[in-house]
Amino acid sequence: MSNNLTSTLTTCPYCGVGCGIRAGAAGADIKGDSRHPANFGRLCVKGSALGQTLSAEGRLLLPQVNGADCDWPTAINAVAQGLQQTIAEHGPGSVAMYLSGQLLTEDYYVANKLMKGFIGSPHVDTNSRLCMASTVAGHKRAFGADVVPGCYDDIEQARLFVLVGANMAWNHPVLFQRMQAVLQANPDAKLVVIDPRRSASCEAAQLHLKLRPGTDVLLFNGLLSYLAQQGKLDQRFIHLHTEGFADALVNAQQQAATIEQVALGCDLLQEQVLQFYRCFADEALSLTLFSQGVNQALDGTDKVNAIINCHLATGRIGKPGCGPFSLTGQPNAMGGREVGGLANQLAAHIDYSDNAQQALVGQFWQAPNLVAEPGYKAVELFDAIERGEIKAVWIIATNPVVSMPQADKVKVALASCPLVIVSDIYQHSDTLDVANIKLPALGWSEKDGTVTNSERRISRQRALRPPLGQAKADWQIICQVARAMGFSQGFNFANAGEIFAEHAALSAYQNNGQRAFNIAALAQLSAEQYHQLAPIQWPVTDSTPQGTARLFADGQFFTASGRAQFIAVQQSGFKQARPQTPLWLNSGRLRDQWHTMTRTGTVTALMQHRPEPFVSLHPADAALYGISNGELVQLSNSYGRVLLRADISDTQRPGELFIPMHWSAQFASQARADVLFAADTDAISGQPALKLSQVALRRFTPDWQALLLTAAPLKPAQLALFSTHYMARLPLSRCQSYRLGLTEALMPPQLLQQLQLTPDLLCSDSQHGQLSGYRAAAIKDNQLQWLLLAGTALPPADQSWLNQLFDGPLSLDNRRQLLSGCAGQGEPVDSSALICSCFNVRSKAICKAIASGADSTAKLGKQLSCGTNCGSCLPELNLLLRQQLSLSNVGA
Ligand SMILES: Nc1nc2c(c(=O)[nH]1)N[C@H]1C(S)=C(S)[C@@H](COP(=O)(O)OP(=O)(O)OC[C@H]3O[C@@H](n4cnc5c(=O)[nH]c(N)nc54)[C@H](O)[C@@H]3O)O[C@H]1N2
Ligand SMILES: Nc1nc2c(c(=O)[nH]1)N[C@H]1C(S)=C(S)[C@@H](COP(=O)(O)OP(=O)(O)OC[C@H]3O[C@@H](n4cnc5c(=O)[nH]c(N)nc54)[C@H](O)[C@@H]3O)O[C@H]1N2
Ligand code: SF4
Ligand SMILES: [Mo]
Repeated sequence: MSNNLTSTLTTCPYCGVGCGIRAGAAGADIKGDSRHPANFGRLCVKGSALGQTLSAEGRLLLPQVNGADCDWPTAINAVAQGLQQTIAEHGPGSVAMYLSGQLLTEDYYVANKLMKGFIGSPHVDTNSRLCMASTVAGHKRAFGADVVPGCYDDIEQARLFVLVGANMAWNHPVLFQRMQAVLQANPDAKLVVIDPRRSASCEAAQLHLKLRPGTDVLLFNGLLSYLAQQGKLDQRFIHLHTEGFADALVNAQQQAATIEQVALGCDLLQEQVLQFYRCFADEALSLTLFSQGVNQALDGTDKVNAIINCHLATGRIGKPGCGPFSLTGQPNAMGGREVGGLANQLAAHIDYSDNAQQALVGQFWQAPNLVAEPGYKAVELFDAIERGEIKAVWIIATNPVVSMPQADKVKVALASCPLVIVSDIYQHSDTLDVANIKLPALGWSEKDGTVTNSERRISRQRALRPPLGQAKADWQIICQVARAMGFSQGFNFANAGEIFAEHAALSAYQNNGQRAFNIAALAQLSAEQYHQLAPIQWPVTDSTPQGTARLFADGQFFTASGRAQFIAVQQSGFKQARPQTPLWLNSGRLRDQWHTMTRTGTVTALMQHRPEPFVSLHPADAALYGISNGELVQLSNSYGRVLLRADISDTQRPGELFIPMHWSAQFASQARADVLFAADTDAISGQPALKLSQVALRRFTPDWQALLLTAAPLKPAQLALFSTHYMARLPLSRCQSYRLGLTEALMPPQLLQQLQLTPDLLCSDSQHGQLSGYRAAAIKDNQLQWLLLAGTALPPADQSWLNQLFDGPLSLDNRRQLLSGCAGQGEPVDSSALICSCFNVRSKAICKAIASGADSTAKLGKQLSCGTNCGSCLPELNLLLRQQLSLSNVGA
């Protein structure tokens, strides 16, 4: 499937849509693969910008042990001996691995095999615990196996889309575009969004249920009871293919007998609830797509089953155009579940609960130390590190110091852990910064293997470029460590293809149809066939060699009885917020960033959409707390605190805040969302509730605001100065920009002194004998080194112009103008919000075009090009159109 002379086919490394990519030589000219069944040529803004993430800058190029660069044999020995010594002294249960849905299936397979079969520690978990664990548990309860029943083609066939706790416009943009095409082509097709905040996805929706957070179970219990009341059940399906219906219905009716009860509990209008229920009752072609607003909750598993119950009750499963559809997050969230990367699974969809099945894995691996019991789930695993019970941990392709709840505690736990090994592609991340051993891994454009997307489709990622520095594939590093630990059998793979073949063979091993995950027909692929492997959906068996689009078409499930299970799920009670922390905090994703920003944060264009960490709050709360838009605020609770810029917006419900999950210590002094989330988890799935926390809010009024631009990034020791102040870094093309909010303890002159920056140009203002403005710069060999513009309010600055000044020798004019912060001639540069990242079009220009008659996205596209490349900004263009056109109507 690749043509060496012209292009290579591969898969996007970001979200679970799993878009196919066609890339030119050495990763140039990245385009959507028009023949890939996930995206048919489309790519969103992150996928389109992949070419800009391939630089060697900041990459980890050599292994490091205790801060010193070394060669691979030294690093592999250090890891192997460190683990062996820990095991010798404290037993195998004292070592753990924490993996990631961004690993390739082949990497994941060998990691799981090494730990659970050879080292003999069950403590292998993955960031999928923070992501998909509730869905896995919900699927298992209902279907007897962790299976997504449908496929993307169902989007084209469906006529009602119910989006629950998923902002698909930003987080699964290409699927969102497929859905929007259906909505546009079929005037009676509908989208209902169920989300406590008005997300970008609502722009395409006919109905938005802005429900009270955490009340989804009640809403879907209400739907079940409404369906029964209206005679909309599929009695035949219920009778032939399910169990537990009567109990589930009685339970639903007890809690949600009337629309009124539901509306009250969910804090919605009765008409809205009824409108949703009618849509669902009347449209058999209904697809319910859900993600983290469902999974990341104390009752996440129950939410999943509440949704599935409604699909079982209407027989809307296993058929084209309908079904419950879990949108997976990471590119290989599915692959990790297939190999057994979660601590409560063994391997290949084999659980610990079945001794006979478990023994099969031992036989197949010829494992000397097969584990018998499930290991610690992510939160438990980091608790065990904190207690000192786990003494060595190997973290691969994830950044828990940023992404785990109670992130400050996780950081302290890792700092106290005797051996922390981190495999990553960069030199610095909040987690790498507490590692004893750093191992350089191959990045997306260099590695080779497979990933599985949301519709169970296995696609190849193929290398586009040679390895950078000494970096190695994650599977190679793991296999070398295994062999160095004396496991000479079982880890002698020559390439990723050999691992895939073994993984496929295990899926088929004595699998007589009782295990859903079966790719028997791929176990005999030759190296060439693996290289050429075209995207295919599992199960792939001798009877389904072309793969399987939908499961359960025959009404047969993987439970002991072969029937799907209704689960009677209870809506948990609503807690009152504590007076000290009166506001509810929600968190999630932004359009142009990926998780902890290690990759997307290096792309200047992607940083422009939302350049600073922020908190969205309702105008009523802003008034209550006396906060103006753009001011700095502090959020805090007993776990931690953050400093962010206020973004006042009626997207929020009053009393509820939203913050992005992305910012790390590499980008801001205090903006890691997860320092504010408790490590409380869903009792069934172990998934933390990352969508609901309680916080206090107050203004943060710095004595000084400043913009510091530097040619070279500040060093970690310099950045440490800002630990109690506000700092947000924005990488620009020619310099680094630091926005600062400083308290009296760090006045500008002291700041420069402590940063050891000596000015060549200096100008200061005073008012009433007090320093009120301070501007300074350093120039070496006529090149601008750094520039500081500080005042009691942020002095005006034209960042684009200043950024240019770092490029090449300074002209005399520019040298004179420098400290004023602005060129002082021509039109001021537009610094309004960036809407279209592909063509760098900002909201001011768009509003101007709308005012002069561009009244559709098509006209805007023609005039400004915005929205004409990847289309990720179309929902925001629609919002601006709606807002501006209604403004002009009001004016008229
Ligand atoms: N741009 C971008 N795309 C991504 C990612 C990324 O980092 N950036 N990450 C990928 C990954 S790993 C994942 S898991 C997915 C996640 O994809 P999503 O689940 O779409 O992402 P989130 O923004 O975390 O959360 C979705 C929504 O849940 C809502 N929500 C909060 N509480 C509730 C509730 O009680 N009920 C309901 N119904 N909704 C609620 C939030 O307001 C939010 O709008 O995105 C993937 N795609
Ligand atoms: N508050 C809050 N917290 C959340 C969430 C939320 O919605 N709210 N969402 C949760 C969810 S769903 C998820 S999935 C997690 C994501 O959180 P993380 O997994 O911690 O985030 P990433 O930034 O994706 O971390 C991936 C790391 O792997 C590195 N890397 C990239 N490619 C490779 C590779 O090929 N090999 C190796 N070895 N390393 C590589 C990257 O540089 C980066 O350091 O966050 C969770 N945390
Ligand atoms: S939707 Fe965007 S991020 Fe997701 S796989 Fe496709 S191109 Fe990549
Ligand atoms: Mo995720």
